Amino acid sequence: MINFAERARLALHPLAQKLFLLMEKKRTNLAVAIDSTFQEELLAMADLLGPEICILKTHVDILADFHSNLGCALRKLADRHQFLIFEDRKFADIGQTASLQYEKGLYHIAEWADLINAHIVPGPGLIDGLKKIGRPLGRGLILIAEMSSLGTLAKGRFADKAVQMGENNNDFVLGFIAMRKLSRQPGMLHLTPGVKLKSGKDALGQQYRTIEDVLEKDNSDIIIVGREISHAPDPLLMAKIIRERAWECLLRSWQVRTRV
Ligand code: 5BU
Repeated sequence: MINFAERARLALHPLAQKLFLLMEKKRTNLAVAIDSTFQEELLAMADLLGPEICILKTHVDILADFHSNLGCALRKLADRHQFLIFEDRKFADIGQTASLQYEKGLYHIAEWADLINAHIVPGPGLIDGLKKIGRPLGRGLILIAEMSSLGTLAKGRFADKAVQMGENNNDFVLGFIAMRKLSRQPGMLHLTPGVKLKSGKDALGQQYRTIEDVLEKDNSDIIIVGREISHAPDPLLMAKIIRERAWECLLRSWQVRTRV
């Protein structure tokens, strides 16, 4: 299996190249999900954890005190610590509406988020609508192929379809939310949520697998970790532990697959 530096060379999207290279340089494939409902808390966490992560994943629509200065503040932190910003908006409307949701409204997501994601239910018009806004700005789209929640319909043939749609749009789509590696294109990234040190679930259908399962058994690229870090007594220490473990898993999986 080839490493991130080689995959950077094979990636078609400049943002995918940037992400592969920053992961290799920082030696981290940890994306952290900060689902705080207060802006100052989100920014403080992003500043604290910035050196440990490759991606900061946000949900701006859960902020009780959203202010239009957020995007600018997040961008400064992303530049200082070298991570990408991923707004987990899960667009799911027709292309025209989604393009407005992406560019306008309260949040002006396209102005500050490197990455966004979308469901494939509406079909390719949604990708076109988002692409129209995001591509001129150098942004990228992650398609939701599989979800981590119990009873999800996003799996099997649905996931295959998502991969096909993503690969057909690889000038804008740079990867998938998936529970395992799905695409054979080396430039495509796989990001997996539902990760903790120990497997388990929460009270509302979230299912957790271990870092080893996700990266070594199922060959994903990036783990997305939320409450295991944000709700830890010492979030920075927990982020360091998870980051190190994830990077070791990745190195082991590369070695195994190189030997085969
Ligand atoms: P957690 O605290 O590690 O459970 O948070 C997981 C985050 O990933 C949270 O922000 C979810 O909205 C997000 N997520 C997910 O858990 N599962 C999915 O399939 C997708 C996103 Br898509």
